[in-house]
Amino acid sequence: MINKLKFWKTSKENDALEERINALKELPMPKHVAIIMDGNGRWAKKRALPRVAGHHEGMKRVRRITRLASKLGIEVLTLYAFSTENWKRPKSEVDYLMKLPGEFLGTFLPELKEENVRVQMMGYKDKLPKHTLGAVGKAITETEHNNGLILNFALNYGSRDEIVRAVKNIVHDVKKGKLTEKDITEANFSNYLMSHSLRDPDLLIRTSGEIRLSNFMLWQLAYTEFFFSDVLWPDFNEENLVEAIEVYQQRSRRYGGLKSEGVEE
Ligand code: V07
Repeated sequence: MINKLKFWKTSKENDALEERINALKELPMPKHVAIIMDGNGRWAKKRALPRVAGHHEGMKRVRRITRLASKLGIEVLTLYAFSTENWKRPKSEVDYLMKLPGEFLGTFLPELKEENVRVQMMGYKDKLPKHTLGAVGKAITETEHNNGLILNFALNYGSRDEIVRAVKNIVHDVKKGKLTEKDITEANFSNYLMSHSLRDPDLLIRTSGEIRLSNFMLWQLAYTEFFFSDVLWPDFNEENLVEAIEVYQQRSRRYGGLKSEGVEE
């Protein structure tokens, strides 16, 4: 009986969430959502579990949030999975993290393919272990003709580093005569970033109560709406994503057409 009651309540809650999802679809959806998935270690600590247990739980959330993003018709979901700073963590933790792309894709790649999701990666390949690159490369190749949600993993990514490399490549192209000083515009500069094929994010979400960018997409986030949530990433659920988009839509409504015209007051 208790179970039944619980089930009844849950299905009612599901209906309420479905309604909120349908309401979201009536208003402009953020086309590119980027997420800093923070709080995995803290989630584990609260439960007296090893940090890696938090990372593993966080990985499972990636699947759920991707499924909803796809259902909502979001075009790009960028997830900050591993930063250039993360190499400073204990070797055992880094080794574990580097196995997660393989585990994630081993379990979920068939579903992602069925859902028409296209996997991409943004980050430097040099330091990444072969097995990690192999798993991600396979997913990229096997989904490259899909035209649904782009699931873009930031893996060994750091924004200042990305900008410095862009400048170096521009200097290289100028020296080669492929580019002149007057060609260096904002639009052209963006082409030298690792996100060159993607539009800038419309919405950035950071979980776990930290109000910082931590070297994530500094150039690309110039006009992005920010949503900070206290929820730890392994607890971040469908309702939390829906709430973030609701807030985004309320803000865009207040702006009206002003923002796209570059007027910010
Ligand atoms: C990682 C789980 C999510 C929370 C943040 C830290 C731990 C999924 C991936 C992944 C990456 C590339 C890919 C497929 C899946 C992942 C790392 C860490 C390094 F093609 N989750 N996840 N990669 N965490």
